Amino acid sequence: MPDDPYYPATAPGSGQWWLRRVSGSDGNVLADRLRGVAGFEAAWSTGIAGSLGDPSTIVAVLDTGITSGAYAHPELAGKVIAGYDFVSEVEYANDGDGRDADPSDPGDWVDHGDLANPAFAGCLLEASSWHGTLIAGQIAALTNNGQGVAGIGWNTQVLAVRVAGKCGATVSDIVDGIRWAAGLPVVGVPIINPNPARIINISFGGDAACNAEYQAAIDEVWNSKGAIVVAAAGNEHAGLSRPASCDKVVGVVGLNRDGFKNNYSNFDARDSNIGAKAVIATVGGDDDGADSGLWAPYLADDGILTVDNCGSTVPRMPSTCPNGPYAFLFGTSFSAPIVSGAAALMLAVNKNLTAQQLVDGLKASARPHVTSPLIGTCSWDNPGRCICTTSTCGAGILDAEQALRYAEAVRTDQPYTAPNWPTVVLDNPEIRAAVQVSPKDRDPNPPVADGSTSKGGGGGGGATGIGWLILLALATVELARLRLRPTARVRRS
Ligand SMILES: [Ca+2]
Ligand SMILES: [Ca+2]
Ligand SMILES: [Ca+2]
Repeated sequence: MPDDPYYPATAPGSGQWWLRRVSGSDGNVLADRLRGVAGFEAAWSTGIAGSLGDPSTIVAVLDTGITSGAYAHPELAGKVIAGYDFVSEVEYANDGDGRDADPSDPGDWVDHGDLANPAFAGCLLEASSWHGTLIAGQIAALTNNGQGVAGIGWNTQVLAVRVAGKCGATVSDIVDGIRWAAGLPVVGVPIINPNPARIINISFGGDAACNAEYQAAIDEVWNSKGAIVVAAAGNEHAGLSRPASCDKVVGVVGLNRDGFKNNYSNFDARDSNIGAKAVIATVGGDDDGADSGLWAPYLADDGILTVDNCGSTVPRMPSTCPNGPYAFLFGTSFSAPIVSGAAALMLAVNKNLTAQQLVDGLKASARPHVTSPLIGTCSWDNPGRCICTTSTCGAGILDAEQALRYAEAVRTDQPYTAPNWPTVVLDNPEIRAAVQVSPKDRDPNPPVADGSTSKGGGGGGGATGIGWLILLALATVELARLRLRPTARVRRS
């Protein structure tokens, strides 16, 4: 176990349960059940060379940028490579110009002054999200350094590729960012990325169908650079967002810590062949704030604890954050980096894995979805907390240790055989109490159709014992100007 003080179960909010070993049974209370986690602590303990990551294995974080300079998070010191800033529209960029070579996150708040500008029609009033920094922390926070939190890749580096400013991101900036991150040339950008990433994390989504522009970039980096895109499913308890829905993309569905689909995650009940796609599931926090389903009082968890910046507009120096620069997070935004981080460990074990082998390995090593006689399976009629199947949430539950064993088997030219997993059947007092309230967690939800739908952010003031604030429940909304919203819900200190 790493020595970071926020890691153990004795830390506030039960610490970083999302990194711990798979464990627990119906005999444990929810806080002690970890049947949905990836089990990084077990992966780190395998002794397989590379299981702590490798600095040459780089994960591109296509996001709001990452705080830097005086505002850099101390837990990301030496772990972030400055890539490029692809935010092309000056009115949203918030750094005074269009594209540039500095991907620092200047903040993405939207205030009343912004909303008075017609360019911000459809945007929401909100504080800065620090979305890219949060995700970088999950993947690469300094680990076993006696401070703060642990990250997935003790030696993994992240590449900051800024694609999102105020009010989200545009598809054209995202697809240029995908190409550049993988090492391909982009028209108008004077430098080719000297630190190409083979894993590209996109915790953004829109509710339109995958289009040719997206698919072309995804195919190009897969074919020419062996790079994979890992993308969040989205948070509307509806169909997969794009680019998670695109071919070859590893779409990531969010689970509760106990292994069933969480209240908000998107899934797919249209495509009976989804199990054959690259989709996989892992935890993302299961919140008890607004729009969190009828069962939230019984089944919500404490969220994904990682680094944060507490500035509500411009970044703050982390040392000045009143409750420390850390936050508990909820959203498929924070499920996707768990898969990206696992893929980076796979590549650290075996750099020769192809893009196809990365996807095949994640799927072949996944644990079966949990079952329950008490909770119904996921469907459009039952889109809240529900039991995943390979027809709705992909190949299974991410298993970090087994993913590494797959990578090691390929490296040593051995066949990989998945364990003979026992079937996990959930039947415990919390679930029984929840279904007493209602047979389903929430009402039927129409599948997301192509084009825009009306969705709003939800707020909420709840707190745990130590005063964390639920900031905002953000939806993945594609707005009038094709700006995509981050798939995040943040409970911030
Ligand atoms: Ca700029
Ligand atoms: Ca910039
Ligand atoms: Ca640390």
